[in-house]
Amino acid sequence: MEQSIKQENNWAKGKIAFITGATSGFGAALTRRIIAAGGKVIATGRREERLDELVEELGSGQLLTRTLDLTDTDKIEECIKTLPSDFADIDILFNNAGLALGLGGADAANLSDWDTMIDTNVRALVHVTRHVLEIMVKNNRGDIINMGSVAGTYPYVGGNVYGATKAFVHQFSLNLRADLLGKNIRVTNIEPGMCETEFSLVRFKGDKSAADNVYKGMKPLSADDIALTVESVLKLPAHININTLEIMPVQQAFAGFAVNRD
Ligand code: NDP
Ligand code: 8X3
Repeated sequence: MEQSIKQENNWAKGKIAFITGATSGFGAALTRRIIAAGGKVIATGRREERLDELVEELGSGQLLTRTLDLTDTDKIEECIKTLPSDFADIDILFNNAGLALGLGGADAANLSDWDTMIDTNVRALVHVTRHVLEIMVKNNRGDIINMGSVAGTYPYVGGNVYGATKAFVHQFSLNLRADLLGKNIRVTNIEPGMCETEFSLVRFKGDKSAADNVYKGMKPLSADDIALTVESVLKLPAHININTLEIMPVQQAFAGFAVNRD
């Protein structure tokens, strides 16, 4: 019994994870879990000071940080192709970085917000995947965890382009499974509902009271709830692939159809 618990705590030993959006929320939480479990992490994000704080907290033995703006696709390729040899053989890709900007109607939306969501949630995600796949296919192993959302399945007012980017991630994940059959690479799309991270602060462009209101009077998921979920998926026996995993707080559910009456 003791031995199996010890193995559990070392589940990431020998694994190298590439994490996008490690400066906050789910990415930072999974970085902590993988390092605690003996694995190595390449942590990326735009905010260099946050990456420095991670190194201060977790040390640099198992952690390599790279300041990376994913909207610059040339920089994505450069980052992955110039990894030092002891971090180059990526086993786990956590395609997590992403954002929602605004919650307004489509007829009044800011086009540059739409472009940023598409460039980050879709374009960057496929570029990262394409480059990391070269490594995984060469090594005949890998785990790709994509961050989808309930917003990719269930429409809501103001979800317009954000939800559409997550619907893309859902279908891209399934299509990856089809293409990668026989290559020993697992692909999972995690689709959460409300989680309290910096997500709403970003959506409402720094308006803290609007962000706090989203989670007022209910218990949302936490960043570590999602990291724990990802850990559970990664720890499953190697022959099991979870295609899609939808997860919500108990205090969140669905609304009905809307009807415009005369
Ligand atoms: P956070 O805002 O806390 O984290 C988002 C991360 O994405 C940050 O580390 C940020 O880093 C990074 N990021 C954003 N834009 C870029 C960019 N251009 N280049 C590099 N990194 C970038 O949000 P969450 O942790 O909640 O969100 C993580 C993912 O989960 C997102 O894809 C989100 O859509 C999804 N999600 C979130 C839910 C929620 O309710 N919180 C629910 C369902 C899905 P930096 O700013 O330093 O660049
Ligand atoms: C984030 C969850 O419901 O705010 O993807 O769109 S939601």
